[in-house]
Amino acid sequence: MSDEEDDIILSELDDEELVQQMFDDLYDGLKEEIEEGVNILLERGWAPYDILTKALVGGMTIVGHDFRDGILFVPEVLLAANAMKGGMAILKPLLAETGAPKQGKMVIGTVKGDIHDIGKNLVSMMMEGAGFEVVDLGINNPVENYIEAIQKEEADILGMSALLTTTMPYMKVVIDAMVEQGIRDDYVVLVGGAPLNEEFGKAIGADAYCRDAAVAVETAKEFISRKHNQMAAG
Ligand code: B12
Repeated sequence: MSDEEDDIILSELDDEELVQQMFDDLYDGLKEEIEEGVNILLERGWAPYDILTKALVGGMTIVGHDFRDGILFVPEVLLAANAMKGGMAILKPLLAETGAPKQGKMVIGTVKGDIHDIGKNLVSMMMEGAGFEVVDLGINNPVENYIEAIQKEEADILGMSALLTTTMPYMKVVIDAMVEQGIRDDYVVLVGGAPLNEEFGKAIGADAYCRDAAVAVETAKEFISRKHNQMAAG
């Protein structure tokens, strides 16, 4: 890093320059700088959700492109992920502070063979912010983990995340096991992750595919209110 770059004072940048700088800092895996950037944007009155999507997810998208193109490798991407998590940790309590009315309960986890958890964590945070209780099973979950948890927690929603084309078919394994046990229709199943799409969601028998955390919240709310209406009608 050159002296010139060392001298950048984040608080002196305007919003647009700061977000650009945060893209660079995320790319370089600079956790402290990301945390500082998040705090500055908060002080400037940015909504936590905008910081999350515009600065952090925006930065991670660039990392994703260069990872795909072989410019970045796993160690660097891990550092970027770590920096992103630092920023997310600051935003988490703020997103949960909305005082939204209690909506329902979601069990969420990344599927077996897959250790990507940033997107899942983001969905958890946003769901909590919207008033859902979230039980997070973490990464690398075999079918038993999901089934045990949804029953024990009496969840309304099961959320599964997969970021690899090799792990996404495992979602069907979980849904098929639910069908076999006669419990599939007791839960709303939402699936997500970069390589998925709506068609895949339908094909495996999920209730919905959600492309991002905001859509996940909207979709979950819709299903829960439908469920309440059905209960009221029945
Ligand atoms: C960060 C990252 C890593 C980090 C993960 C760190 C962590 N703690 O998560 C590390 C370095 C560990 C990693 C490892 C690997 N990775 Co990786 N990784 C990424 C990267 C760059 C970003 C993913 C991310 O966090 N995105 C940001 C979040 C916010 O977005 P998101 O995950 O998509 O989540 C959003 C939505 O999808 C949705 N969503 C997600 N989950 C859920 C769940 C529910 C229920 C709902 C409703 C919605 C939802 O909402 C989220 C928020 O808006 C992607 C690139 C990409 N294009 O996705 C590659 C990528 C996923 N990785 C890839 C690969 C190949 C690997 C490795 C196999 C590399 C290797 N050779 O070792 C390993 C696999 C390890 C394993 N077994 O899982 C490939 C997958 C290719 C493929 N077609 O399968 C990608 C696409 C990169 C690429 N183009 O080559 N990776």
